[in-house]
Amino acid sequence: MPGLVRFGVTMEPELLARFDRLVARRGHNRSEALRDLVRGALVEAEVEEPDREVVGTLTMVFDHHSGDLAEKLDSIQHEHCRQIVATTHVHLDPHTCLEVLLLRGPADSIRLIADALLGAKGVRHGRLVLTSTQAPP
Ligand code: NI
Repeated sequence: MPGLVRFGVTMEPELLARFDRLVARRGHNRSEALRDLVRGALVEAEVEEPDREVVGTLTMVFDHHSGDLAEKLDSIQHEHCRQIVATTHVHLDPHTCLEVLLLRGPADSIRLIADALLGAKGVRHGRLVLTSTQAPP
């Protein structure tokens, strides 16, 4: 195929069998699946660079009755309003809130904001997912 380079890969038969099951589940072929894995690894390496411009989502679950948590989370978010592009707040039950933030900025500053929010007392669970603003080909 034009624009593509063919190369050989060797691996243990059991590893290949498991890979093929994953490939089949996703409706891919081996080449498509390998390209996705390579892209994923490149994005992961990119977002490790501190100054790299990244986009991310931060998911948090917290109890809004826990002390002054809701106020604290709000003031942290206002401090970083330039990096926080959007927020969604869902009231899960009378006490529990789910918040998803969309962030954009240098990787290290996005991580600091996430650490400040997730480290606030009363945040039960959360996760930051970063990705590159420029997807590899
Ligand atoms: Ni709520």
